[in-house]
Amino acid sequence: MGRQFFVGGNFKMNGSVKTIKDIISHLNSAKLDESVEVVIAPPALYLLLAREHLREGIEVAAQNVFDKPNGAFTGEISVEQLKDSNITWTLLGHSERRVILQEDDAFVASKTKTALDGGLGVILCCGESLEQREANKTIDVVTSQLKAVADKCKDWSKIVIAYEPIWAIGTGKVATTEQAQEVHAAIRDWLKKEVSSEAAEKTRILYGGSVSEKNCKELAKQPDIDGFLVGGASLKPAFVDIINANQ
Ligand code: G2H
Repeated sequence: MGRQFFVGGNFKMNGSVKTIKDIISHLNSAKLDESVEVVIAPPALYLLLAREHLREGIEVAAQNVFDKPNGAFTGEISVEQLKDSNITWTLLGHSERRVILQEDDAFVASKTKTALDGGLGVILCCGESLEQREANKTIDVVTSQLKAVADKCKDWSKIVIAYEPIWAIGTGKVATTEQAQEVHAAIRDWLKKEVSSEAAEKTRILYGGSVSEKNCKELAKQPDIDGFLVGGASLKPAFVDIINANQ
């Protein structure tokens, strides 16, 4: 069976009670391709609001989770708390957290293990900077980010990988279909060698970085692109067109 197309909406630190309710009501009434798995990731403050208003069949993701059980960790949210609130996914390793908040590969891997052990799905982000791409280090960077996770997690059935070249994030500068497909294929090869043939065959690899209703259709045609992680455009009505990219 083919891999189910997956579209995630990463709201980042955007939105208010009103705008998030508006986005949700638009999603609830839209005609969405039923074969697509859709997950939205609002800021932590609005997770419960989103879960309460969103229709069944669309899941909610946190943008982050901590790698410790409930306790004295000011400002953090646990896997147990997400599950208690019916939040079934989390993003991890987004470049904005890696770069701005200095999260390293080991911390991302530790959080991924805690999330998976607790039963959450993980949208695991990876991607290179412009400098790394120009130095021909893209595949090395991406695979070493993934290897840190593979060293700790053997079961990849609840991991969705999001390849997001940093130079394409929020810049309007999308990777070409060839550039994206090349890295996605390399990630799949790496999964085959370092995790298992089954993981290579079944793991969804999303593209993220300035995805829009204009570029999504071409990207979606690539054999190793199994969906998108969408930032800016997930806040707009055009998110529905991206979900329906295969139609
Ligand atoms: C990449 C992406 C979503 P945008 O960060 O994770 O954001 O689509 O705004 O580039």
